[in-house]
Amino acid sequence: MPPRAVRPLAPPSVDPFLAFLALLAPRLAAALALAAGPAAAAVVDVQALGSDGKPLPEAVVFLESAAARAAVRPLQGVEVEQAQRRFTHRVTVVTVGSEVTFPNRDKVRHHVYSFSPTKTFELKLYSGTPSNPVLFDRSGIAVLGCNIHDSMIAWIAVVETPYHGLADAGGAVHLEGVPPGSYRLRTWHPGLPPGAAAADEPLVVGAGGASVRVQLPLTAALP
Ligand SMILES: [Cu+2]
Repeated sequence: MPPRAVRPLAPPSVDPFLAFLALLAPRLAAALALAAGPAAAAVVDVQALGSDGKPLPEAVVFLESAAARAAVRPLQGVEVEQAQRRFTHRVTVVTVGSEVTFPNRDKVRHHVYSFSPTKTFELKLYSGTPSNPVLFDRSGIAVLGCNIHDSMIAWIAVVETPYHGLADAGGAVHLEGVPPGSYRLRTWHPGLPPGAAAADEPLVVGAGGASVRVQLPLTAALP
């Protein structure tokens, strides 16, 4: 190939004021986008379904992304209560770094533990509220049990995103304040095979939000 002729660059002949405006424009746009912050956030609705296609209560839904991971903050005042020899809520979602207390409202003592890699801990036979909250500092699922009452079981889902929710009785999760962007839509339920990771699918959230259905392959027979 013949060598290309190289021409010397012409000296810039742009008006300095116009150049200044051009420099400023992206910053102005960014400032406007920031100012519009909450208005720019969208709503994501997820309908969780079981293998049978029926609505799936207690499904955990969360949206992962690098930006979400950077925005995550610990939750305050999270309790996993025991009453009438049960965990009042079977599934609790917390963000990474959250501390959880385990108040016992029963007259009998409980002995709550988890052997899960996400969090291994043991609150030995206690009444009332143990003074030491438990820090959940790794994402994943912690399965809770009680040494005294074998039928007591609950789960804590630890997520690395501020955009998370627990399905209501109709299997619906409604997430507000989600910045538009590309996410991994993760869905977990205690009926998934033990140790299974949350279902994972891409989700693009536009300015108008998103509405999706997720069907989970459940195997566990739940009480
Ligand atoms: Cu117990």
